[in-house]
Amino acid sequence: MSDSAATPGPLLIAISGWRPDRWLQLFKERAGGREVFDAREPFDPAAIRFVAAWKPTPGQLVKLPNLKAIFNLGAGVDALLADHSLPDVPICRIVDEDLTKRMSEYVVMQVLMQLRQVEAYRAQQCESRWLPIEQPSASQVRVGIMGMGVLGKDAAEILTRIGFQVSGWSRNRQSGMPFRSFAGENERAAFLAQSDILVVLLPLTPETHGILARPLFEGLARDGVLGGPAIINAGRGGLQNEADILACLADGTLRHATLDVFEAEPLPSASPLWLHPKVQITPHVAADSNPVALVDVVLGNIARFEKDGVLSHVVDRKTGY
Ligand code: NDP
Ligand code: OXD
Repeated sequence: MSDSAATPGPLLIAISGWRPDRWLQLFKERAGGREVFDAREPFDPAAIRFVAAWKPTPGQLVKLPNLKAIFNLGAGVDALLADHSLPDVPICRIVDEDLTKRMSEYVVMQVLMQLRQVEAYRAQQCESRWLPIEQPSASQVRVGIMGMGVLGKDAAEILTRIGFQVSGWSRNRQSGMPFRSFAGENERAAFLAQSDILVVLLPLTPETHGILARPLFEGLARDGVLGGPAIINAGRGGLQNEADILACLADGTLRHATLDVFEAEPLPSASPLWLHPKVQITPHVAADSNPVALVDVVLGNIARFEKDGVLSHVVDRKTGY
């Protein structure tokens, strides 16, 4: 049992880039007797036991001498781990049905848009053209998912139910799943060679940085019914080489790219990706962290830790996810 079992440990909310006021309001409303501090206001660093954070200022958390754990308010912890001064306490990430369902909605919508040729029909509509295009069935299309974690598996299960031929690639082999599992570097080429639509739900780590580059795109299936490979990246922008994506779209190595995440966010207005006819852009919204659902997830994790000393969804700092 933690030393703070009797008195709930004060919580600091350190958020940049999102709407901190909404998170703060909900944390304060739902924290019971726990004190909640706003990192933008003065507070006593020695009082803080827990931090709920999204992209805190580098160097901010090392100043908290009595910190017990950090709660990342999203699934990916790359921004947090980029702070090399981060104190040596457990980091928990978000695993929650609300976030998972949002990502699956996004992935399934984007895959179906590819299957049902939505962009081609939109272009025809702009010209008032009535021109049915031959329509393959889902069972003729192979979807490969890179990153078969919490999010990848859920999307894979739904796409399988719809009828797509789904496979996944991860570090460790998945077993007992209704889709084919490829594992590790040795099986990556075989995985890519049978993927018509590549969905990327990898975390950004030193191993995955820049993985979405020309050599990988050249390995995708070229014999599929959609007429060329498409990629959908909803993982992290640091996974992709945007110059290679543009070059591969230009020479036909890629047929289409759907990008929710970018090397630099917000995507600079001068980026040629914005107006590219073969690129679909969303502004890092594939699966928003919804405070209404997630504040209780964090508070529940802290309460269990204070009662039993057990934390859920602790990140492995060695692998970086
Ligand atoms: P998980 O940690 O549950 O899953 C990560 C998966 O990636 C695992 O299957 C893991 O393999 C695999 N993986 C990691 N490194 C490698 C590697 N080097 N080679 C092969 N496979 C690897 O993460 P989540 O599913 O919860 O989230 C995935 C990512 O999605 C997040 O890290 C975040 O970046 C992104 N995200 C984006 C959002 C958006 O709005 N765009 C919202 C939420 C998340 P193994 O299973 O073998 O460990
Ligand atoms: C996340 C995100 O990692 O929103 O949760 O990107």
